[in-house]
Formats: sequence, structure tokens, C-alpha cells
Amino acid sequence: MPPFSRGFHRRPPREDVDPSRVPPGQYVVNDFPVLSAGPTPRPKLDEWSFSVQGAVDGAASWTWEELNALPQETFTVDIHCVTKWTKLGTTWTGVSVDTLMDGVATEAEYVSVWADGGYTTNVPLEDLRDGKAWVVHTFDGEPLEPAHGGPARLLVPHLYFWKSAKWVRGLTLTVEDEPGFWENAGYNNYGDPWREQRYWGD
Ligand SMILES: Nc1nc2c(c(=O)[nH]1)N[C@H]1C(S)=C(S)[C@@H](COP(=O)(O)O)O[C@H]1N2
Ligand SMILES: [Mo]
Repeated sequence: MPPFSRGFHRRPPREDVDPSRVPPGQYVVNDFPVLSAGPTPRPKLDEWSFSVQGAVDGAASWTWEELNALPQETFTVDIHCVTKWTKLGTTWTGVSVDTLMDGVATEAEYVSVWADGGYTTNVPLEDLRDGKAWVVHTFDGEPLEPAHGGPARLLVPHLYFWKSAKWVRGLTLTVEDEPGFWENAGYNNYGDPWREQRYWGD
């Protein structure tokens, strides 16, 4: 017997995938791909802040320390990228958008999410409320890696993953819907993976 056999490729054990968790046209990955439209920003945490602003009464802003002092939630969700990979059972920790919107009054129905590096994405406010979205800083119990959006990213798992802005810095409430970076480039304005809303017109 040679010490190792060349033809043998060890594969990770394939977990049984529940097909009802995989949206149409998606396939399941075990790794965590990185998709970024530009370089990875490296903000200094002592200069970092997160704001809720725009068409609101009671605009609010938190420093890094203040954000971390808010009530934290740890949750496990599936994520779906429009390039067709789905990652099941990802565990995150962060602050619910409901917590961030506490004490903010608005009649605006849209949010323009903005991030370091200039990325923006638009989401209806109701899609960020009622336990549907978080600002997360921890993945699998570890600080979120810069490539995956650290120090903090938005997480909106029920929409395609481009809505989950990495390096997020704020939510601007808008009265009119304002398409963001990918939405202006032909991707769907809403992005529901279960209705396969990939491109404008889907
Ligand atoms: N700021 C910022 N956020 C972003 C992106 C980006 O380019 N810049 N890409 C989006 C897209 S298209 C996807 S699929 C996910 C990728 O996140 P990941 O690199 O952690 O997998 O981030 C989304 N959020
Ligand atoms: Mo994506």
C-alpha cells in the first residue's frame, strides 16, 4: 500500500438537503463565497457609527460600543445569492432592525440602505420589520470577517443576498423608492428568491 492513494478524493459528507429549503434555480454550497463589487473597506471602530435617518422623526445614531450594548439576538437562517448559491443554516448575532427603529417615527415606506464604500440597496421598510432583518457583527460565534461585511452588515435573509449590505452604516428612510447599486444595474427591485425575482421584469 502506498502511503496515500492518488485516485481517492475525500469529500465532505453530504448533508441531506431538505429540498423545500432551496428556492427555484438555486444549489446548496457548504463553503461561504465572497461577492463584493469593490475593495473591502476597513473602517476604524472608534470612528464608526450606525444611523437611522432621512424622512423620520427622531433620527438616531449609535457608536460601535452603543450598538453592541443594545439587545442582541442570535439566529440561524438560510441565505440565497442571485448567482444561484444557497447556504443553509447560517448562524448570526446582531441587533434587530425593530430595536433600531424603536423610538423612530416615520411615514416613509422605503429604506435606502447605505454602506462604507458607496454600496446602496433599497428595501421596503416592512421587509426590515417584525423580526425579518438585523444588523449583524458575528457569524458562527466569531467577529464577522471584513470580506463578509465586518464590522457589521445588514442581514435580510428572505430576500436575495445582495439586499444584505456588507459594511452597512445606515438606513435612510425615503418616501419614494430609490433603487440602489444592483437594482440600477438591472437586478430586480424586490428580489424574492422564492418567486425567482432575479432581474428587472422577473
Ligand atoms: N457593501 C456591499 N454589500 C454587498 C455587496 C457588495 O458588493 N458591497 N454584494 C452583495 C452581494 S451581490 C452578495 S451575494 C452578498 C455577498 O456576501 P458575502 O460576500 O458575505 O457572501 O453581499 C451583498 N452585499
Ligand atoms: Mo449576489
